[in-house]
Amino acid sequence: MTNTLYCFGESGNAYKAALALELADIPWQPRHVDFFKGETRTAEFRAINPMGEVPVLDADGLILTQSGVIQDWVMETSGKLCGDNTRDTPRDVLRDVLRWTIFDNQKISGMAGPLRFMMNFIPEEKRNADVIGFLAGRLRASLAVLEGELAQRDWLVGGALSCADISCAGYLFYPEPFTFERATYPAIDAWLTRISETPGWKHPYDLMQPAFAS
Ligand SMILES: N[C@@H](CCC(=O)N[C@@H](CS)C(=O)NCC(=O)O)C(=O)O
Repeated sequence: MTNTLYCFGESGNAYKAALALELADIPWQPRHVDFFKGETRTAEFRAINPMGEVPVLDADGLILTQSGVIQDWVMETSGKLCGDNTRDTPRDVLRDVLRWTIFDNQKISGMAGPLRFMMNFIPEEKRNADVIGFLAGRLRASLAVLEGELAQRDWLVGGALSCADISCAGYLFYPEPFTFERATYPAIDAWLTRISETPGWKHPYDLMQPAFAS
């Protein structure tokens, strides 16, 4: 079986898929997408994913897009990272993983992604202070929710690392400034340390080739 992940190092969304594959012990290989030169806008890429987004997983011919969908496939295929780590994970536990994944996609990654992009990867003259301020405020509110939850327990769902944690943490491992400081959020900080101490964990730039040297 060949699992190819269309990705690039700077993509926190791709990192969420790559880390799930890695921690579930599913063999995979990266296929670097030249995002910053516009590859996701080409007709060739749109033929693979009409949404024009990374990540895309080609699982032996089965094309999956959206990091949450790829993570769902990882959980189903491996029986791991489901919150209780069995192949018979109850629906309500899986639904809780989905709940956090949607929260992440909309309120954490959905803010952190464009914020980090605008603060780091576009020419300075195109950076808009109002947009940065808006995204930073929304991200701060979402991280306060996450901090409140993690002050009460080690993992977001069940008693173990799950795709819920991987989703919400994805962007928070990146070194480029995007207004997030670990020291401001002690429970998030401790949780990120717990995740990074999980056997097999890798930093995004060790899993996927970055476009810019870091
Ligand atoms: N909700 C999607 C978000 C994917 C996404 O925004 N990917 C970015 C890279 S991090 C992308 O490819 N954007 C292309 C574009 O917006 O043109 C997911 O979780 O997979």
